[in-house]
Amino acid sequence: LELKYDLRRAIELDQLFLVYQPIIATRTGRVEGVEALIRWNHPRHGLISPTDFIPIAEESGMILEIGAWVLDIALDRFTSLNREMSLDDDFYVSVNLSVGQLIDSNLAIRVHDALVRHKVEGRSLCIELTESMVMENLDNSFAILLALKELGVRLAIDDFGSGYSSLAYLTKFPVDKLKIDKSFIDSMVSLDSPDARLIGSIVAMAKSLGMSTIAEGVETLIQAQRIFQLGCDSIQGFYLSRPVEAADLHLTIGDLE
Ligand code: G
Ligand code: G
Ligand code: MN
Ligand code: NA
Repeated sequence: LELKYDLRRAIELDQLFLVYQPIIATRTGRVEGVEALIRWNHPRHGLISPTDFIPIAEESGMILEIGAWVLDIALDRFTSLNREMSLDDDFYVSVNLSVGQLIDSNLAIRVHDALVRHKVEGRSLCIELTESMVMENLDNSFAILLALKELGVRLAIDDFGSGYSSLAYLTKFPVDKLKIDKSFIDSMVSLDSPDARLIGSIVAMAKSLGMSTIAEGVETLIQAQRIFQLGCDSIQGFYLSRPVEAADLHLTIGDLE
């Protein structure tokens, strides 16, 4: 209850900020994009994880305001990064969407307005949704995702394989990327372990459907090598870089390449 009260003022008091985690293309070794992750620096409790405060934002209706703020800051960061360094032409910034935003009938308009305001092309933005968000809102999500797709925005399924496992929606929905859940990467004990085979199958399925794959939560060199051998397109994880603050992003990307 107290946190809910504090969250109301977190934006104006400048307590929210974004950190960014690089995503690397396995084939080229280039940083292909960054995922923006929200943080709350609470004056008394210190750093609070989005796992703890996003649900509060959802319940109290603050999620639309926070979601709009995330999009704004992330696009602003994309613009300054693009000015500072030679980013690949298809470099993107990825943001996480929550349910409250997905079911907002103005989502596509909000995203369109933000892109126009920041003069950023749709393809420079990736929006991450979880399978369960999509599956639990099938009626709304199809039209909303199509509208986002029409803006050129890329769509990624986050934590793929960890929730609902309906594959049917993959052929019907305009999805660009599957982010393979960290749990599969964690339990991949060898290249011919069941989880490695499963990752290989997800990669093959994604390819045949014209989607790309990102392995999430890669923490070791061995995991990175296996992921590469399994043909996964991209890697994200502490092994390459933890999420970094905006001020360090430029240097971090430079160091990785
Ligand atoms: O960054 P971290 O591991 O603490 O993220 C924990 C969870 O919070 C993840 O599920 C992540 O997707 C989610 N998250 C991080 N940033 C955002 C955000 O800006 N919006 C939403 N809706 N979720 C976020
Ligand atoms: O649900 P989503 O995939 O958006 O959540 C991403 C979260 O995973 C971020 O909060 C980020 O801090 C965390 N993360 C990213 N890479 C790693 C990793 O290699 N190991 C662990 N444990 N967490 C990671
Ligand atoms: Mn994510
Ligand atoms: Na994820």
